[in-house]
Amino acid sequence: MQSVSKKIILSGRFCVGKTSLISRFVYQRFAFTYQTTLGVRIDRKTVQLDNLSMNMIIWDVGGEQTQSRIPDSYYLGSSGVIYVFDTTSPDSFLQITDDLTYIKNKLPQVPIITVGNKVDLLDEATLAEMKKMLPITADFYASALDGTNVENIFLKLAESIINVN
Ligand SMILES: Nc1nc2c(ncn2[C@@H]2O[C@H](COP(=O)(O)OP(=O)(O)O)[C@@H](O)[C@H]2O)c(=O)[nH]1
Ligand SMILES: [Mg+2]
Repeated sequence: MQSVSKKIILSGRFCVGKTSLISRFVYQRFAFTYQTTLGVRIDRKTVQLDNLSMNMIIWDVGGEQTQSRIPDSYYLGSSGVIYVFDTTSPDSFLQITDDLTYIKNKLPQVPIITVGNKVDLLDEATLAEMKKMLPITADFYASALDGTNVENIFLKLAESIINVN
């Protein structure tokens, strides 16, 4: 079977759950204690698509850095982006349009999957209220804690990467 390697990056504000989503996807683990990501961390996981296996090289940036201070090398050579916000924190998504514009400018033509994380903390009515405030329609609502949609996020990104090439 044909095999390809692709760099993908996580983006989004401090504490939204970027590291937790990777940890759930790659290691099937979740930690309640907040662990600051220092610098850049790289994990790998292979996913099977129809006729292809994709080795996803997953880059996770330190949460303490604001978007404009992330070095260009983080974006360089990326084939896909997972943009994460926290459904329980309006602060994490009110700037989402600006953040997405910034990423599209850095990485034209690259698929971006938008993810509202921490849905385990919301009941249906609160989630519906949150969606009304959200300036975009998110691709997925997910939980790194209980695993909701985590595999789907990465699979959808892998498929989108293949479809643009
Ligand atoms: N309830 C809940 N907490 C989460 C979820 N994802 C992350 N967290 C918590 O949110 C905090 C920040 O997560 P982290 O992955 O480090 O965020 P990052 O700064 O974006 O990498 C940690 O305390 C996590 O335990 C989730 O899906 N549900
Ligand atoms: Mg982190």
